[in-house]
Amino acid sequence: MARPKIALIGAGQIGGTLAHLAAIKELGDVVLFDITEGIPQGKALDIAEAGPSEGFDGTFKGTNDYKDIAGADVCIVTAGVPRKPGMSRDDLLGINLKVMKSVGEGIKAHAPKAFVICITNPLDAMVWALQQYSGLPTERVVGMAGVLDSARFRHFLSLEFGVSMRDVTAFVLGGHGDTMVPLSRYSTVAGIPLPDLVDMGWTTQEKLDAIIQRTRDGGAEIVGLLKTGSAFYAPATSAIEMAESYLKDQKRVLPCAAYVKGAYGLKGLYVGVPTVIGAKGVEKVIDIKLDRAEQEMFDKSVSAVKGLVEACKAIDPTLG
Ligand code: A3D
Repeated sequence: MARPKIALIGAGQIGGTLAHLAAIKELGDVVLFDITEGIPQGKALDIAEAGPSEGFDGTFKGTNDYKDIAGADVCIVTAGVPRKPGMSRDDLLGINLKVMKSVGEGIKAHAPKAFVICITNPLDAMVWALQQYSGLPTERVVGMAGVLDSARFRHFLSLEFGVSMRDVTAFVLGGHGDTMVPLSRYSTVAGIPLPDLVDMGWTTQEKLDAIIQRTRDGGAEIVGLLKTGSAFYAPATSAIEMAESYLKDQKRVLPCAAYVKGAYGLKGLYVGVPTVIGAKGVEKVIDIKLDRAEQEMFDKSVSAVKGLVEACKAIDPTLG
């Protein structure tokens, strides 16, 4: 069987890391696309030259021509601009919306059968626009945010409890922004929910609240340290987890920015929800029960996402 083809649209910090991870995990042949000449070609050649030492096979092509993504099985989109210190994700909207238009048209023309994962910010609005511009079915266009936000939450919790990150599960819902909703009730250490761990004296509610806030600010913390851009290692790992679940039909339960029609009382909006990712793309949106406080936080997050979608429509009235 031929190797799957993975097209990475945007060959910057995340794009290059995605290519390296896809190579090491032998997920398939990789095409790195970017508008900047030389960068995708240089990164593709550099990664290919790591093959003999690392022991992976596959082809690695850098390109500035959409024709080279033809027939891709997976497209991961990071094209656009990242944040600088002092910027919010929403400040990127105008520039990145134009980028989504060209990327969506490129995917529609050359890789209409692909499973598309969007990473470009502001995430929930950009994945919505990308789906519209590409015209691909909603179950095959999804945004990466929840896997990363949950991973950050898991990391901070593992530090607090002094346990392996592998034994911490965490749940983050809502939009990828300051209103994201980390859910304590559904987050556990080896199955023990966080509120029980507070009762058991493993931590205090104050410490837990501080961890939740640090999770919400997780992206800004890295931007503040790097100063020249935003996080890229963990975002790339998170998107690769989603791509692998699709390519290997793993049916992983992953929080993603998925198109929600019906669940959570929503009618056609991209927002972070638990999903099942398998060979058909987003195979299920899991509609969990929220208590009143959680529902209020979720509603606030949803209205922030709706605001961004309206801002996109104001810039490009062809979007609907
Ligand atoms: P960066 O290293 O700047 O790479 C972006 C690449 O996109 C550059 O190489 C550009 O040349 C390229 N590009 C710009 N316009 C186009 C175009 N029209 N077509 C093709 N390529 C183009 O950024 P990065 O890799 O650090 O981040 C990429 C995006 O991911 C940004 O929007 C970030 O805000 C976003 N991001 C999202 C998360 C989430 O969790 C959702 C996390 C971290 C970063």
